[in-house]
Amino acid sequence: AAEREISFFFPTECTLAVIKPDTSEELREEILGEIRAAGFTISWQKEMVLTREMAEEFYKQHRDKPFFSYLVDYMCRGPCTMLILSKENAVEEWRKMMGPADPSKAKETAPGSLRARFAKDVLENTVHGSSSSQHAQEKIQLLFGEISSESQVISTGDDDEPNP
Ligand code: IDP
Repeated sequence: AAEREISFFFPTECTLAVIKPDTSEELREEILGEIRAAGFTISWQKEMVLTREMAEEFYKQHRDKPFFSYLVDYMCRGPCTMLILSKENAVEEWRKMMGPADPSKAKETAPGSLRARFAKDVLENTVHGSSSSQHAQEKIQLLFGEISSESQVISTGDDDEPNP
């Protein structure tokens, strides 16, 4: 397939957030509500089931870790909610809201965080967030490369236009 170049412009910092497949629909809605209440703009939202290839590419930096195959299985198990979040300091703010990967650690150091409250264990930990702007751009390009033809922009309520 031909390589596609896709570039983005965001007026404020943005990050890629993922609500992982261990969440119920109810929990997803709750997390989306908390994201909005925390002042993030949801610039883009899409539910998708990752293929193994995409999950492997998405987490390629963990390729050599002993938990890699479990991580890929988990990420492909059901639909992920992919979100582009914008806000000042979005990368750091979203990482803070998630808490550390291991919920037992999260309960100690960040009891109000999403992972402290909702993660099952260090693998099934409910949410993902990019660790830098550059990582966010890379993963967004990966996801857009796969699904750009059917991508969906969700109105964020930041403009005066009524929803269609
Ligand atoms: P992060 O999600 O907070 O960035 P990373 O260390 O980058 O944490 O790990 C990526 C994902 O891999 C975690 O969110 C979790 O799902 C999984 N993971 C990390 N460490 C372990 C582990 O020790 N055992 C099983 N799964 C793990």
